[in-house]
Amino acid sequence: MEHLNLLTVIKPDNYVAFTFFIGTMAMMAASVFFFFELGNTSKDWRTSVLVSGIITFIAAVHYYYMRSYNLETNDSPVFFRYVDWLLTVPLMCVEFYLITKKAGAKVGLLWKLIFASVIMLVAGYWGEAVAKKEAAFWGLISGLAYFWIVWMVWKGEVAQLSKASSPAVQKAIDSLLKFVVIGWGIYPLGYLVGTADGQWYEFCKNWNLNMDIIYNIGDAVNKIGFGLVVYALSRSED
Ligand SMILES: *C/C=C(C)/C=C/C=C(C)/C=C/C1=C(C)CCCC1(C)C
Repeated sequence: MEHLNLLTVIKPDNYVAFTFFIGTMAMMAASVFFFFELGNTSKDWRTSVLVSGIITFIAAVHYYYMRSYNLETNDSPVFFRYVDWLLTVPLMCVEFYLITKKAGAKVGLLWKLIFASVIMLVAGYWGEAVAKKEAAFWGLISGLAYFWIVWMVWKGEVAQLSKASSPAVQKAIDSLLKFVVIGWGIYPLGYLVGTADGQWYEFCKNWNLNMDIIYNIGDAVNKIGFGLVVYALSRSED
């Protein structure tokens, strides 16, 4: 095999590498934006915007690494993907908590969200990297933890708190629900493609479906998109 290095060029038809490149850039740009906007964000929302910036910053560092890993090996950076998620998803739970706190949530809710998200991620990693033959089983476990989170926001604790809160907070919780259902819902699709076998594998191949592209889109939507929604909410309240 020819020797490759960090400066390996991205071939024009290498869409996977391209989305890692764009992802790196977008996460960096978003971090700069969130950090610089901190100074003129109202006190009530400052921690939320700060956490948004920390999330995109952590992702920028991982994307930088994943981008070169993928270029050099032409493989999925599974391990670093999950290291990134294990750091950023609990931080997203902190974001969710900070919003629901405005509706009166207790810190116990934060721990439940973090606990469920860690189960979701560890099971996903197990299916993708350790016990690939049982990917369906681990995907199911991960999916159950995910539905637990969806349930808390949609019908459970968070929904109950939302009912009794101000219209502005209700609006915030409503967008939170959309991100948990639609935004986070992108990831299981990536998993289905990445762990495909048999006829389903052929289908994914024929349609050029790629796990990393789906995950990269998910990260852009959830890390940058949700951060911007939080930012917009922080402006609509003053
Ligand atoms: C910034 C990164 C985020 C918000 C990552 C979120 C990841 C998920 C919601 C992953 C969910 C999964 C399932 C629900 C089942 C299959 C395995 C996973 C881990 C891809």
